[in-house]
Amino acid sequence: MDAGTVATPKIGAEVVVRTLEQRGVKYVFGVSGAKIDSVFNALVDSSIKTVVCRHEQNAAFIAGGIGRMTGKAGVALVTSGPGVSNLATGLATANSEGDPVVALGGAVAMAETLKKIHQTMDTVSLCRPVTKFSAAVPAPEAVGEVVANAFRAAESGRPGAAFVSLPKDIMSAPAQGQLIVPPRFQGLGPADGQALAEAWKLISTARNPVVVLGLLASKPANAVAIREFIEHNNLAVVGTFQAAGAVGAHLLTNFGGRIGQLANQPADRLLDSADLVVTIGYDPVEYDPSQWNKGNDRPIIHIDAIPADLDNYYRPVVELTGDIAQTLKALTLITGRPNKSPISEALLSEIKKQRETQIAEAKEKSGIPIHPLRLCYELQNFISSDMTVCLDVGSFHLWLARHVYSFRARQILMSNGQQTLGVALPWGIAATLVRPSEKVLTISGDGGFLFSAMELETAVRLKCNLVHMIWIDGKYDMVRVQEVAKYGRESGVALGPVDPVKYAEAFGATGMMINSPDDVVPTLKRAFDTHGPVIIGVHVDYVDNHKLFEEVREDSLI
Ligand SMILES: Cc1ncc(C[n+]2csc(CCOP(=O)(O)OP(=O)(O)O)c2C)c(N)n1
Repeated sequence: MDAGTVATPKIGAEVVVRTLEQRGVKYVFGVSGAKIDSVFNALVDSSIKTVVCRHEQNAAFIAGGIGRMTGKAGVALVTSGPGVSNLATGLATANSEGDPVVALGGAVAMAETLKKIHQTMDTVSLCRPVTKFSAAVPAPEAVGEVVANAFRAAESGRPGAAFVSLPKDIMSAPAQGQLIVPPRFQGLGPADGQALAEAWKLISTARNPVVVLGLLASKPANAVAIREFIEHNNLAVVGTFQAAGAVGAHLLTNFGGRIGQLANQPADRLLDSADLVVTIGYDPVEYDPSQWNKGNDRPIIHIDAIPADLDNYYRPVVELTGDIAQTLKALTLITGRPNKSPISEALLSEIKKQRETQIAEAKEKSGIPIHPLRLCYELQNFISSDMTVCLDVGSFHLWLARHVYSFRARQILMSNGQQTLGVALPWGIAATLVRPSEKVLTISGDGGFLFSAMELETAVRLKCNLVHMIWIDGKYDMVRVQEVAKYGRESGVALGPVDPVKYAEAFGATGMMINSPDDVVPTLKRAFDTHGPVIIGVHVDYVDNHKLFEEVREDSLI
């Protein structure tokens, strides 16, 4: 067996660990159990750090965060039965949102698979709908193959989740087979030349082309190529929530803002006006084409790593499938539209004026509890280029997604495929590990916080320097506003109070409260000067939240 630079594995569990080392894995996140303890045992003799989590779902979230920030699969390791079923939401989130994750789960011995004994579960079937790859290792000689193929599936094309079930007898059996070394050269090239020429024909003759950036646009290499392409052709551009940061600050005058959730944004007006839509790294999971393209029969150019999901409302005439960055470079070489279209120019200058008006009004919002726009304003000024911001899901994230800009790819992380509550704190833990020189700010509502708040103990144990802000309103508000709009009343959304300061202190973290709008930045500064995790509570005034869901192409969400 060629073990490369690492010691020769003696049992299946060691083959797993050596394969992880070979893939450059630095951390595994998980919860152990009797069916997987041989792999945890083998980790002790490896270069990999084992991070014990308080719940498997959070292990998958942290692994997903690592995947999103590095492009390399994050790894979760859990026991059989409920250990794996607890992963499901984390894997679904990663899989929908393009984040590479490899999850490894324990299992009963092969011969016991069909028996109803302790923790038997058909976890391969359970994970199939929430992964790109779900398989059990069937024999000792297949350990290296299956784990290597799981990585391949997780990291290639549109990245996503992969699951491998590791039967305990195979993990403790003598190692057989090979460690599979990944090819040194791999990957896609630019799209087909004829398709590129067709795309250019459409772009050069369109009256008002508009670019839509989707979740893969914010992969850093893609973002660089996108900036050149937009600048070179002076194109108008809008982006989904997960495309945040793909457009550079120097292109703000081309940027119409974010789209998603509901077609009521200024950027939706710009997109509506297009006679040609060019999507880059777009996945319908973030923004359903029936929302933004119903009734439109303008041509669409689809630029992505994988072919489009065809849809009544999304039927590209040209598909540029391949490596996105290389495709855009190739397209930039043959294109050249120096002037913005007059239609986009006019709309973009209107959007700029609206932005300025909103900023002026946000500054003046001095009430207590604090208005979301004032918080967005303070945060926009506070967020520095060396900061990673991880958002949970709720009304608060719609305010932030629509009103806080970022000009660095994957600086602001959002869950917009599954919109899964609880991602923020685990992603923040991931950020402190893979971006150790950055400041990490995570934000949730008081509902979503408690979906993963037990992981504060992990953050304290790892001495993570992160600041977590909780917007407090005592409700699952994003659900409440929609219920009130539909039924005229709310149901099942009221929560009891939790004291963030005492909660933080119970875990050995620091707790703070923001008590007024002028207190926002000083409190954040104090929090970032404090070692270890800090929880900050802030009471918010959600009086205007109904506007987040109003059907109009709203100009003033103030
Ligand atoms: C796991 C999961 N369960 C339920 C939902 C539905 N949901 C979306 S937002 C939300 C409320 C979030 O409340 P909170 O975190 O307090 O933020 P707020 O909306 O109040 O700002 C709920 C329950 C979800 N997205 N994910």
